[in-house]
Amino acid sequence: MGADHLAHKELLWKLSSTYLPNDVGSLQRSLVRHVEYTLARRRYKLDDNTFYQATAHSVRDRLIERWTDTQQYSAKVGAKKVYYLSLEFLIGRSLGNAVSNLGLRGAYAEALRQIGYNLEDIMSEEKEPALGNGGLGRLASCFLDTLATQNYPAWGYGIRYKYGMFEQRILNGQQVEFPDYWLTDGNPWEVERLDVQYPVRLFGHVREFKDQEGNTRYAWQGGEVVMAQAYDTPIPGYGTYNTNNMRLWSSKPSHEFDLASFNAGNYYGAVEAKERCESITSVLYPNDATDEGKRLRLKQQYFFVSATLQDIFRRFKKSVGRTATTKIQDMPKKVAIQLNDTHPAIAIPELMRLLLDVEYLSWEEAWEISRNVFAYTNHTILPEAMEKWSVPMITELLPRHMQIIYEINHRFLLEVQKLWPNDDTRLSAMSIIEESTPKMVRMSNLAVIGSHTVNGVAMIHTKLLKSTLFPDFLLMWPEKFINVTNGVTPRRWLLQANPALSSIYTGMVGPGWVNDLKRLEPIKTMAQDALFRQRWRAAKQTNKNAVVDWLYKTMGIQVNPNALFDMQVKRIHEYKRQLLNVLGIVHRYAEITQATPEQRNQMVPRVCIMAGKAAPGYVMAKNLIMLVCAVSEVVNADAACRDLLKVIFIPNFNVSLAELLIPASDVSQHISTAGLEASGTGNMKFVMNGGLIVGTMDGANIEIAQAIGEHNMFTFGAKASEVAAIRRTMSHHPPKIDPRLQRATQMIRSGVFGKPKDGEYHQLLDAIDPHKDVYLTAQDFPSYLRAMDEADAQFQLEEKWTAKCIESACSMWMFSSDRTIREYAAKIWNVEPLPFRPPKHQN
Ligand code: GPW
Repeated sequence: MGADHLAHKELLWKLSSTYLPNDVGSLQRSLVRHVEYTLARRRYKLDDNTFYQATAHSVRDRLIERWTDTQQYSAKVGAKKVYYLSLEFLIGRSLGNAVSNLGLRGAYAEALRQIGYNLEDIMSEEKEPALGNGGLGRLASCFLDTLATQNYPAWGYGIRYKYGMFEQRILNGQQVEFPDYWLTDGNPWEVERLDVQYPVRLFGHVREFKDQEGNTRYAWQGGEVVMAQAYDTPIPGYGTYNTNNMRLWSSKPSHEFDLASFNAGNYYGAVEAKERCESITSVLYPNDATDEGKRLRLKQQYFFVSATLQDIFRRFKKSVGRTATTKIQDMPKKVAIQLNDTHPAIAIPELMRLLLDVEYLSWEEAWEISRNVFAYTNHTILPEAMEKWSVPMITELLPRHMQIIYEINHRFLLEVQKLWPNDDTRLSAMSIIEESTPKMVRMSNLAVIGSHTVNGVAMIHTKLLKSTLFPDFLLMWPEKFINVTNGVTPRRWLLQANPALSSIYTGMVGPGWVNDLKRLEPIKTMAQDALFRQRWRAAKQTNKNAVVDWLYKTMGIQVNPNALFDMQVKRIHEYKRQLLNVLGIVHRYAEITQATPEQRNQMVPRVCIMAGKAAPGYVMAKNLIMLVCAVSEVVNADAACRDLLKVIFIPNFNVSLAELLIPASDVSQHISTAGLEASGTGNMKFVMNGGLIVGTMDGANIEIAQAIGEHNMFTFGAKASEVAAIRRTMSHHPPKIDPRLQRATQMIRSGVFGKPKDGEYHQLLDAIDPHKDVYLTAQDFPSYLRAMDEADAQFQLEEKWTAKCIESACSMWMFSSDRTIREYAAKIWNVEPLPFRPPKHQN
């Protein structure tokens, strides 16, 4: 028996330790095998989509080898792991990213070419998963790419929404939302882990009892139990064997649940209840930086957090079992949990519940562990984004958590009272509970109190966070608050999105820049080289031509490829001030129509591209889209504009579209009211791709200006430090309206762009009345025009312009997420890279 067993093990080991070959012939055999056996299709006359599926499966096989090896290794070593908890991951397409990170792009391209397929076409068959809204979700995905690339043992945890971010279509000049059922063709990148399921309780009640030592204990019982089902997606690093995991949860009914209802003889009721379970992870809430306070959203948050913590706990306890020296108190030595905004902050009372009610630790012990495990990233100081849940709602859904939150708050307020006796104002400001009707739980206060570190996402944001959002907490815990400026992954946003520029870089400094952006710095001096500038311009032109072709093919719009390409592509929000952009466009239109032919000859031709989604319930944002579309129709049809001005609203902005557009911009706009955009990450992508910025002194714009030199950015507008005073003054001393703004608003109001029946344009323009111009749109208009004029003037000095672009793009290393993640690792997580050396060299 014993000998048999050993022989079996040895054979099994031998069989599973052979790796897939990656030569072109083997890849072809792998493709055909998947067509025939995975997809069960005939071997001839296959469309691109079938071949996309087959290619994805073939690549996935190769990812899985690295993935299982990496996970096994980090478990064996018992390394500390980072868990990035986020309700959003804006992943984008996977195929291109995977083949490039695996170093197999060339081999797959050749394998496909020889059998009559084109890798680029195959890649465009992929439907992108859009499990996020905007910047916050995309940041999470950039972080996962970097964590893998830098060999950190790290997992992302999130929700596998059935319906991702809605598809935006423009019908009759208005946004219409269509459900995004992204799983229609299946998802070859995920593995359903039927062996990884956890029960998640909702509702019910709390029972109090005494344990054997006579301590009062609590048990949460009854209610409904839903199952969380794990789906895993491998996250490959670039140029490394390490492959991390993104685990997304899907809700499904539990068996107990069925039985109870069936026994009661309520067949239809049982089916309905099942449907309700599945609805928890049905749809991504499409609100960016606003809190809707919907009950289903709280269910999503808790469901996701509960499953995640059970999973982390199980893995940690397994490692405790492995090394007899580790105790539960050592959890912070093995586990770092990063909360991506307050969306997963219910994890704090949930971990407390596990430690108190399941592990039977004392409050003090449990709190010590919990606080050393969690860290919280804040992404906004906008009041409308601050998450608050009503006490009655939490009490109904999560009765035990409500108790724990009260206890956390009670103990915390005692500390506050010790520090500041008889200071009720401070007490009520710092309390987790807002004393309104109904009472509300402030998730940001809970997150600050329950974390060891709180970080903002750009220098100015962190400063404002400390001074306006959490000033009292800062006094109490000055060392708790730090800044970690955002970054973006050069793999997706340069190497993949911009092959033309990438090959220039690789030609100059070798391929090492892809995971060490600092290596581009020496290229700055090439800004003085006329031949190099010419090559640079050629790359930009290639990218612009790609957009020109795309616009013609998909929208039937012809644009001048030599025009200045001006882009503002991001979520539609009043604070981001797309309205300022539109007013600028209307002004430009007025100037063109009133100019003489000689004057027109002097003007710089522009293609103004705008894109972005509005939250379905955000009236002002939808009105804005309406106005852009109307302006676009009039301007593009006006013969006076011809090659001088085109205005285009591109529907359904997403990651793939961003990859097409960003490399083609000459100028991009990041023009939020100063102090309101926490960081912005689009700004970084545009400059890395050789575009210049028109922007306010806000978010990461400020740090970008420092890095590339202020002379390379077109800045304008009130500073954050001036905004409050300007707002105060305007109600009694409204500033005089700039005549050019007067003319632009007059054109809109008078119906040059049509007169929508519900007065949508008036609503937009009333909000910038100089008495109550909350976002300082009228206020900043003159300096905005000055910045735009300056951009026009500079654009005509072609050689100087190119030099600016080169200098800027090659100074952007600090905005690589590689730098960002190194800071998180050192200042917050205390984790080290753990490179895994493959048993046999690949390729
Ligand atoms: F409100 N951000 C976002 F702070 O995209 F939670 N969605 C959100 O819900 C929030 C923030 C939240 C963005 C910020 O607006 C942007 O400035 C920042 O660059 C990005 O998060 C990543 O930090």
